[in-house]
Amino acid sequence: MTKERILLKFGGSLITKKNSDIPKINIANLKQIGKILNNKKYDLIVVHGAGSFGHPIAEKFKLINGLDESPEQKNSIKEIRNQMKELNKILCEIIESKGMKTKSIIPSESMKTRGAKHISQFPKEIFDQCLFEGNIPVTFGDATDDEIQGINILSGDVIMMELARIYKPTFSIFIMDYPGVMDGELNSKKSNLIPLVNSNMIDKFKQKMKINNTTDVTGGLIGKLECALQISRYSQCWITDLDSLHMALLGNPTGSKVIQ
Ligand code: IP8
Repeated sequence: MTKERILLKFGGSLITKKNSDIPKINIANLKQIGKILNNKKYDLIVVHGAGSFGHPIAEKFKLINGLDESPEQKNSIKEIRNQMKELNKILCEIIESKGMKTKSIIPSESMKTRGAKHISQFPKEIFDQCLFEGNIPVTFGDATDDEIQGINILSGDVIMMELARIYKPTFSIFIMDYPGVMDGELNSKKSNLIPLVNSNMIDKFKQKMKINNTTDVTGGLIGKLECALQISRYSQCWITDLDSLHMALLGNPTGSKVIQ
């Protein structure tokens, strides 16, 4: 009998030092993940973000806007792909060191996109095989070949959407460096966790960001919430932090639940 599944995304800001200009891992958090993940109740599918691996170069060479044919941009694509493979290898090694078997599924080699939010080629059979063998598929946000603009930055959040649609896991959980969606500044003591987030709230957040003209800085959270809202059609969807991972893996997630 197949076990129930949990789809997990480790945010780039959790597993790397996100404010670094050069790729830097957050070793303490990575080790912690390895320890907690050693769980047998659910089958796991793991996605991770980029943080300081990928994001600084993607921004500098404007990969989100597509190919500009410059040699500098061409090199930057290679560089990002290498950095992301390196980060993926580090995470997989940490998970394997705890006795679990992983399989890296590398988007730049196996996926294609049609714009930022649409995956046009997806290696479902590789995920199927990996799950059938009882291993943990580990994939990540990456620079993918794009059918419209040549190149694209495919966020791990969009991959989460695709995986939730295909596998309908019991839980889909974004593990971030904050405990959930907050009603104020992330690190402010006055800020409170919002336990339930729905589409009306997401629309309100968007409006607020437009008024404050902070789209660039916080666009990440809105993008994530939009993906989470789609995911909530197929699976219980949560946004939470590493402290809650252990309980989540026992079937008791906490944090912010995203609902229709
Ligand atoms: O951190 C971004 O993935 P995300 C991927 O999951 C790159 O949004 C290469 C910047």
